[in-house]
Amino acid sequence: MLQLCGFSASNYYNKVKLALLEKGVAFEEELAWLGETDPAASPLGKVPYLRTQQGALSESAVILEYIEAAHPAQPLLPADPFAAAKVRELCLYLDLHLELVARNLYPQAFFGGKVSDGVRDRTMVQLDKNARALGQLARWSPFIAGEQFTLADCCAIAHLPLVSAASKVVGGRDVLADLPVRDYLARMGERPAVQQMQADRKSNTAQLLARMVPK
Ligand SMILES: N[C@@H](CCC(=O)N[C@@H](CS)C(=O)NCC(=O)O)C(=O)O
Repeated sequence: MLQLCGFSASNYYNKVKLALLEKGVAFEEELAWLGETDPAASPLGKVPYLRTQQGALSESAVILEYIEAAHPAQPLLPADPFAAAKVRELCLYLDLHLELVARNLYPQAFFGGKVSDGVRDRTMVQLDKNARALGQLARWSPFIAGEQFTLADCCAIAHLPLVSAASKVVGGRDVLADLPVRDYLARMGERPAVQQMQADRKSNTAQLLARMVPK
């Protein structure tokens, strides 16, 4: 059986977990906090990583592609090559141009740290630009890539709340405010897989924060 390793407060972990839940692929969860990951499985010490019968995989985008190829039932990519590429394009924008940029703000937004005014201002400018680009690509009708639930929804559901929250807390405004993100996330929140992922995320986030309190 597949083993998903990491922790449920992580948005990248949840992106993969959501795909597994939506596809109905059996998996076990192996708790690995940062600093306690298996270096043979995740050379950069990041989560998530996936243990398979053939060995381990790191990097969530690669893991999603593997799961899709190994478990083709309940596909999360369209059969048409161009439509599938449009889904992958959205995934990349969400991972690289929204989440990874917003990550500059996380130390202050979520972990009690402080980011410099320069980092804050540069990040907000970049996020504004990249949010407009996302707005050009996203369909929201009802799913982010169109009529089907796809891998891009796994990325969007995991990442967009963090992008909104981090920009609001640190930059004073939600860089996604002009996009129909709230309604979209509310719609996605009706799905049982999303509800399960969110419940696990909440309880694990409480554990994570308790671990961070200096003893
Ligand atoms: N590109 C990686 C990003 C994963 C990632 O950054 N995970 C965070 C937790 S949400 C992490 O492991 N951070 C620790 C680190 O970067 O050292 C992926 O898609 O899997």
